[in-house]
Amino acid sequence: MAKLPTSVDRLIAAFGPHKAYPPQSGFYGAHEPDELVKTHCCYCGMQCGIQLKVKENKVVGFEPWMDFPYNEGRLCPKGVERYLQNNHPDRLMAPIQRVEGEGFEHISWEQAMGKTVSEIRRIQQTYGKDAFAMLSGVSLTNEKSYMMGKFARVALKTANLDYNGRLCMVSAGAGNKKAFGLDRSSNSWADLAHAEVIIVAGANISETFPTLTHYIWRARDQGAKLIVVDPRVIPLARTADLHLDVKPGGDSALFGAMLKILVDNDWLDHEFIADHTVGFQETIEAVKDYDLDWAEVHTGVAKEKIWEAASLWGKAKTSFLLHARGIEHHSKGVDNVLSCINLVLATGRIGKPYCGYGTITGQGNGQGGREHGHKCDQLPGNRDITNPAHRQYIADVWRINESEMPGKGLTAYEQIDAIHRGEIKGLISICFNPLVSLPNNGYVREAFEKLEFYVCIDSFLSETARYADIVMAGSLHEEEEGTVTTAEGRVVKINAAVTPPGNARRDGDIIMELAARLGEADKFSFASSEAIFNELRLASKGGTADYFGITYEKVESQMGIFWPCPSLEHPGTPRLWEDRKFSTPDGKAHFNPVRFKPPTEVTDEDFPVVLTTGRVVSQYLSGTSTRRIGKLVDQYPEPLLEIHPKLASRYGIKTRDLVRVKTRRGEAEFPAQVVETIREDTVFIPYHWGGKHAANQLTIGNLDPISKIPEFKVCACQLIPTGEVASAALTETAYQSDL
Ligand SMILES: Nc1nc2c(c(=O)[nH]1)N[C@H]1C(S)=C(S)[C@@H](COP(=O)(O)OP(=O)(O)OC[C@H]3O[C@@H](n4cnc5c(=O)[nH]c(N)nc54)[C@H](O)[C@@H]3O)O[C@H]1N2
Ligand SMILES: Nc1nc2c(c(=O)[nH]1)N[C@H]1C(S)=C(S)[C@@H](COP(=O)(O)OP(=O)(O)OC[C@H]3O[C@@H](n4cnc5c(=O)[nH]c(N)nc54)[C@H](O)[C@@H]3O)O[C@H]1N2
Ligand code: SF4
Ligand SMILES: [Mo]
Repeated sequence: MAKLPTSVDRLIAAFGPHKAYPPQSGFYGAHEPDELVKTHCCYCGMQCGIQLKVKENKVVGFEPWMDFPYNEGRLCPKGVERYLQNNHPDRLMAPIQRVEGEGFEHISWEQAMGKTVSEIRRIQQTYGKDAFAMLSGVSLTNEKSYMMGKFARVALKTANLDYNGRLCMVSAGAGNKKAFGLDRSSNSWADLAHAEVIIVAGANISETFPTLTHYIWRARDQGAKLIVVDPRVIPLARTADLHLDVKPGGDSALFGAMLKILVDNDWLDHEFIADHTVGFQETIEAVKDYDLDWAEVHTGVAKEKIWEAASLWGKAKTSFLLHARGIEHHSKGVDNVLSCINLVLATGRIGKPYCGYGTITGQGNGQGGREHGHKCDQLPGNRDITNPAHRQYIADVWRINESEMPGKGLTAYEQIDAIHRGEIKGLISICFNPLVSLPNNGYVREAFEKLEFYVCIDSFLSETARYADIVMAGSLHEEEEGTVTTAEGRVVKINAAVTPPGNARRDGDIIMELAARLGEADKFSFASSEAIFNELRLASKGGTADYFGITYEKVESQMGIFWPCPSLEHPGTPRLWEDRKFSTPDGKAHFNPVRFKPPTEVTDEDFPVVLTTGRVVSQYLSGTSTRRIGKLVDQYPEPLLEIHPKLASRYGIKTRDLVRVKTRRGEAEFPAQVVETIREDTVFIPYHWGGKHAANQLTIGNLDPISKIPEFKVCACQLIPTGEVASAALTETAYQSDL
């Protein structure tokens, strides 16, 4: 293990290395529960219904919730183990403070709050309001997301608030807004199950949204054709009718070439294009040269397959196109999204039964969390912080002067640059672990070392929290009531199962107390989560993401309501735009011309192999929770380098050989996993680990110019076999991040 800084040695001595859980004996799950609480899984955007078993204020197990309509009791490997996070021995039970050169010590809430507020004041008085920034996250409920936006603008009075959806949903969000004027999947999954042709692009559904697979199987049972676009033969691709093994970064060339085939064969819905869209001519003009020979070179996909995909899509009567981060995590992420949407619009298959389009939301509340104002350019209801009318409306809801409301701030990765430039000096973060999740993380670590004051609100001591001056012990998903919005656009209810243990506090209470101490008590005196939701309803009223007609009572009695829901009588909107009136100012769907551009970093003699990164089924995001759950660790204990046998043989690499992967940012060693399920020119590493196991030591910090999403999915690397064979899979303590 690498030598740890003294402060961390002390920390490990004080808190112990984190351990896989549960321990061998004394397992709570064996006991009869006091209560079963209907709620939702804390992990991905599917938000499967689950019942948590509670005994003596501890979550001790789960039962399926058969009645919840989306998953009808089904859960994935993470869902069935998620309850084990609640009782974990590593759980932060009280605030802690860094003692320079020594480690962390427990402090009281009074000390934690007092120090934080005095540092906020000092930094803002010395360097200006915007020198204190905030980073938030969308594992938080709608209520908390809303409160973070209000807290930053009203209490901290900083422009610099952004969120971890910046690493996730923003390319899709920007594309959706440009094309449709609204950022949500167009139909509920119920329509997916009846589509004739389904395209899944850059979404490893079986591992990342496992319960959604059921809807694809249902469509397959009825004869649907499935087309998978992915550089890897992901599990879904193994039973697909067509697998388009696109070279990372080649998607807009592929979709552009498919659009040209639709045009050449007149597989178009002329009436829809004429009556309900704008921009068609410019869009087809942009792809007029994209013939199959050109496309084969730029996508790496055999031209017969491209033609076959276009012909299946072109001739279908009903269809669904789904994509996720595989096409979005690019410096051309928004272009990729728009090139998908162009295929949907050209065939007019949207806003009708069994015809839809959707980007699959990643994080638990990745949908709701991107609507209620903790993005740097956004106000609640998906309003625009630069629009004077939007500002005035929200200023009235918040009871502040519009002129006092900060403007547009920096995005997450731009905040890191601003710390390097000395413009941001202080930071508060909640629900975000940037040292694992941001690209080029050596650069990110240096930024955290430069901060004059950093306070982190988390329930575990994450890799980033270790750089904090103060860590406030916040709450887990099961410890605070609220709502989240699933990937379908369905607002569902999270019910608190237990209260935070020890001296930990609910996130909402922490933020309200900070706001009060910053002098804004009257604007943050919510008596309940429902009170926050009721203010959110009002704040969203009239926005594109209108929640006004949604109440806790309606959500619970109907097991979810789809937004937009503008009035109390409104039933919600499972299928958008059935009246063919899109949410853009002109009511039309917008085609957008896309010309293919290669990724920022292409392979060359020095860096000859494409590196892409992503996920495995048993680990979740930066792993703070899943790397602590023993059974999930056993399934996939360490990051492996997926490599094709032909590429491996060129380097003499065999499975479990330790390979050094080097990019222009950094280098790290990974055991090889030789598999035939990946392109010969590409390697894949999952990113859920920190420290020397972090894939993000290697990735590139280039951003999409519109969405500012980092290009996690493609950079160029070198492979250097170390000559060593990796020791047996990491167990017990080794899966933790070495700093
Ligand atoms: N098990 C698990 N499930 C999760 C998560 C998790 O961490 N673990 N996280 C949740 C979150 S926040 C998110 S955002 C989602 C992400 O869900 P996904 O987007 O499905 O997950 P990824 O593994 O990041 O990437 C998906 C696929 O993109 C492919 N890919 C790489 N480059 C390209 C490319 O250039 N073009 C195309 N077409 N494909 C490419 C990869 O091979 C990979 O199979 O998952 C959610 N669900
Ligand atoms: N190389 C590479 N990097 C990637 C990606 C990739 O595909 N490749 N994917 C990107 C994507 S799509 C995403 S979404 C990001 C995710 O990256 P992050 O947002 O940094 O990852 P999380 O693991 O969600 O970090 C959340 C932190 O919040 C804490 N937390 C969770 N729930 C709560 C809560 O309710 N309250 C509080 N107070 N804290 C909570 C957790 O303990 C954890 O420390 O990673 C991105 N990074
Ligand atoms: S699919 Fe997602 S929400 Fe459902 S159980 Fe698995 S991780 Fe949880
Ligand atoms: Mo994500």
